[in-house]
Amino acid sequence: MTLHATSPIDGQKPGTSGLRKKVKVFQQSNYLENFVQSIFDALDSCDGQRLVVGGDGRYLNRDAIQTIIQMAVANGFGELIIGQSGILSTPAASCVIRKYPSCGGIVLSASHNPGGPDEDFGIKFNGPNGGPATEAMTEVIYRNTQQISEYSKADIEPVELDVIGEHTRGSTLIRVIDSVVDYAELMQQLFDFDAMRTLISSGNFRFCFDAMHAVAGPYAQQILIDLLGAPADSVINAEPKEDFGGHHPDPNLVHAAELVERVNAQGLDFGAASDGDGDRNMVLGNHFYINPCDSLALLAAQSSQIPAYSSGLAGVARSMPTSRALDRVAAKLNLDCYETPTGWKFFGNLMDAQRITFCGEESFGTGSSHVREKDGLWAVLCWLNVFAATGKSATQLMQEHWAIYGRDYFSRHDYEGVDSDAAAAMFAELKQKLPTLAGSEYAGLSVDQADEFGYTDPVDGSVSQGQGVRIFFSSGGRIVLRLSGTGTSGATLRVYYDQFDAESLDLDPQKALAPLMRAAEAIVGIEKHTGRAAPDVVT
Ligand code: G16
Repeated sequence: MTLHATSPIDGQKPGTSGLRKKVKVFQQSNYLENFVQSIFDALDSCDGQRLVVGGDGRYLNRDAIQTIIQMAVANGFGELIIGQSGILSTPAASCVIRKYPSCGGIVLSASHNPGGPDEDFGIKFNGPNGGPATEAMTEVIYRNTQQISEYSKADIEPVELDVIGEHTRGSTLIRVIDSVVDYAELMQQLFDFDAMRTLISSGNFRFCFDAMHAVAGPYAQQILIDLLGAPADSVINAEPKEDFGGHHPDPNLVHAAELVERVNAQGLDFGAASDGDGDRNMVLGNHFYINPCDSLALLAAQSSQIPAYSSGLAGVARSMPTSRALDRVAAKLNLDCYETPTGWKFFGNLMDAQRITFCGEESFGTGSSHVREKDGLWAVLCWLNVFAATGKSATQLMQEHWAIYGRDYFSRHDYEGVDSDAAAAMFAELKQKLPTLAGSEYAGLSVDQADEFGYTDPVDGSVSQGQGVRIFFSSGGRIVLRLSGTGTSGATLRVYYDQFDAESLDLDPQKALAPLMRAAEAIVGIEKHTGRAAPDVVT
């Protein structure tokens, strides 16, 4: 029996990065099957095609993979490549899709969201370039979910996922591969492993990587410990767990508190963490937090120190809410700098067209064209390579960078679980006000320009409207407001503040940005609309 009758299920619209819902939602009858069939139906053909499947190891990962195998067999795929134990980090999945030409891959993850029976699950499709499906593709998938009437699922024996090997089900070859080896090989092609080994073995440089009980653990162990010779305690929380040890696998100062404490208490030179699916990164110096916008700008400025990028970058890109620190580097290096909407999928076309090499986002995402996803461990290796090449500390590098380029103070304030109607009403009022803002003063700051960001992809001409409200001030400051597209309950309001300063380089960002925060309240009335006097998370 392969054909099963079904009917559309509401709410299967992919967000910023695939479909993310509570585990209990995914456990509803036909929920996963409807979405997977809708992906398969969006492909030109499944017949004889190769598909990559993996996930971040969270609760439901294994069961979902067995379901996907049953459906892939019934839909006629020729070959499935699956990470051992169902594990593939998001960047490793991208690497594998590119290395073994495939029609794409399915990645099971809800990223930095917590895992477990009462927590979150997610599924996204990546295309043949290894990157997140384009908006056009996710629209087709969504349309399919609204029209679906049947799906195909084969009645077959489950596949042993814990052992590397090959299996046949129906006419499909199923290869369970080492989750790390292809990715580790790619990293060795990009970086100067000898120089990094020398730095680490010198004993003058100590660091810690926090895998947060998520997918990056096995990758970090193999690359940082086995290949680079770092001491075993340089990687903590390395064992992937279905519930991430009960924590949020979210690399920020709040959720990676153990790392921050360790770096500061032990006087380590460098600390880093990545998220559930290994694509995000946070980096720290000793008592020195480096925000992702600055990390991106610094790595772009120092990229010539890294072998794979020593002959220069094609161009760079950042998401719109990301601070403009990268733009200053691009101007100095005479590089094109693109501004895209939030979502890694918008970088794919630019990389495929070789318009950019480096890109990143304020949401702890940094990456390059080596794959088509952001890549947490890659960013850590970039920093290690720059330390090895320059002999400078994180603090020194960042301070020297600001001395050259000036500093873009940046902070994001998140208001989580806001009532969706209240959030919608707030944006409706704000959008109506936008044309009247320019030229007026709010909390002592004068507005230069205010608009809603829209993007026309310079490669394929596709247009994405309504990508966040921007308010620019004559002081050089900017406020951006948008609603998150990755939450699983209520609305999450994100307010991004950035302020350029060429002279005062060592202020507390919250203090440097306080005038903008007062202006935001005066213009938007965040408290009036959301009932929140303060954000839930500040990064
Ligand atoms: C995803 C996307 C990123 C985006 C982030 C936050 O990251 O891949 O491009 O910046 O979500 O999106 P939002 O502000 O809409 O919540 P991840 O790491 O969650 O897959």
